[in-house]
Amino acid sequence: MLKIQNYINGNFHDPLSNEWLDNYCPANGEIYGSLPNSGKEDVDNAYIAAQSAFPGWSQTSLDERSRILIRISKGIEANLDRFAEMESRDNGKPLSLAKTIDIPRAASNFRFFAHAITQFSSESHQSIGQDAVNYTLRQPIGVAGCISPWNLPLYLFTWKIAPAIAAGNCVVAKPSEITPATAYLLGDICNEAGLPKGVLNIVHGVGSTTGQAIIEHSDIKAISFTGGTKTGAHIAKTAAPLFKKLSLELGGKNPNIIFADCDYKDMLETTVKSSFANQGQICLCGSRIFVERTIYDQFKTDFINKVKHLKVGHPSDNKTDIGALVSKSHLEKVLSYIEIAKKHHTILYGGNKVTVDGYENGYYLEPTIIEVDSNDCQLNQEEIFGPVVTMMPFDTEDDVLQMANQVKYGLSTTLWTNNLKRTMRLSNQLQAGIIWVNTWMLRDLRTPFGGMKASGVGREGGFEALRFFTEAKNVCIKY
Ligand code: TXE
Repeated sequence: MLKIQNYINGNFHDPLSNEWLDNYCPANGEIYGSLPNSGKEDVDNAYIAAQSAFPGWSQTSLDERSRILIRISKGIEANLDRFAEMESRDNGKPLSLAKTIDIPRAASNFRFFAHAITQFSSESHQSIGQDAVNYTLRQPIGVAGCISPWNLPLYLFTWKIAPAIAAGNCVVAKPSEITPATAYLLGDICNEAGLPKGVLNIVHGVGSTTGQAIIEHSDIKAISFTGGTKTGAHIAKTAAPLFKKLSLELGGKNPNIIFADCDYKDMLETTVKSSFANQGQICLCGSRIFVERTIYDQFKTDFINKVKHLKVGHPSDNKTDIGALVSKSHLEKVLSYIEIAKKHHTILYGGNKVTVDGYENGYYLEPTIIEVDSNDCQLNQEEIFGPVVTMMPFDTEDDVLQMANQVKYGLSTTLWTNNLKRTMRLSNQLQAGIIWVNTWMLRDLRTPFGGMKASGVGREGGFEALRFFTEAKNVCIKY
């Protein structure tokens, strides 16, 4: 049994209350370990450690910070197999995915911000005619809170922690209680890399106790959160009166818009991925597929044929394309949408739970394609966050633009077309923080990442993240 502990001031601790949560393996539905359900006192201790480390860490040279972050990155890479196995067991995602995407990206996050901090600069403004010069200091905020979800556990956890500490802050972080294991492993890596004690503190537990204690803490000055839109709203309501800086990365209900003039083969292959990668549990998945009517029937046939070949199976089987959903309750949530589809729409493929031999209690579901006849329906308006996509035809650019934007979310859009003018027109008008044209999930870590509308507030990535984790101070000198 894996016993996860809090990582505070460089050491591992049980929760003071001695309250523990069960950790489930989604692939077989069994409990395989426990984790702390930390209380306010544990968060206070993490804060005290972070606050004590702050004066030293914030004065550490950029060169030294950068070296330590690179050592953390190398430590993750050196333990790739161990991290990947842990991630796959905790989350249900195919081991191959954890090995090629999740864990390498976690290492890249540290490497990227190790370099970025050495290139980060601030502005200066010469006030001509007033004999003055203004320059901006970009100073670390102090102690930042980083709260992450279960879908890309170490990947998203480190996407917050790396820029926070690179910028000179100390951190109190909480991974999702559903997938705490790789965050636990990170503690040892940080110690081995020589990260000073208290710079990073990791407390485990459920959102309503541990998470709540972080967002309510009067001296934690910034919260970087990725998770559900409802939780994001609650965090904003709690943190705003305390004047915390907030970065909220929330849900999505992203359109995948396919025009007849696209590169069909490329589109088809990528659409299978953008629909079902990570069991459809990525906020960037294209869960609403809109296809130009002239190729709709052809697409329908070809898409179903491709999806039929996806193998649902145990995450450690290297032939598996689709692993287990993250939890029993999440599987039930996704199934509840399939019940709606049975009553009101046409299920073109899938829709059933899958029993994997030897792992009968695992949370497996077929990739599911649902045909809808209107964008107003619940299935097109609510985030399902599973291996479920809807599809429907459209006739004109104006129609599809209207449907793409007619949703409360605004995270990403995928656009398939070779028409340059249309690309420019639509990219200007689509309400989304990220527009992918003829590709999906192509990421450059320097770009601003985040959503509009109910998909969030603020941007992560590159210098945007370093700006978020610093306070701008203007100094005006008259000469
Ligand atoms: O997320 P939560 P859940 C969406 C997806 C999913 C839904 C709910 O639709 O079905 O959100 O998922 C912590 N104070 N996404 O319930 O609860 C929590 O412990 C402070 C989209 O799992 O938002 C966890 O660490 N923290 C998403 C983190 O918030 C609190 C990825 C996210 O959990 C808290 C995951 C509180 N009061 C789900 N309550 C994406 N954008 O990628 C919870 N938490």
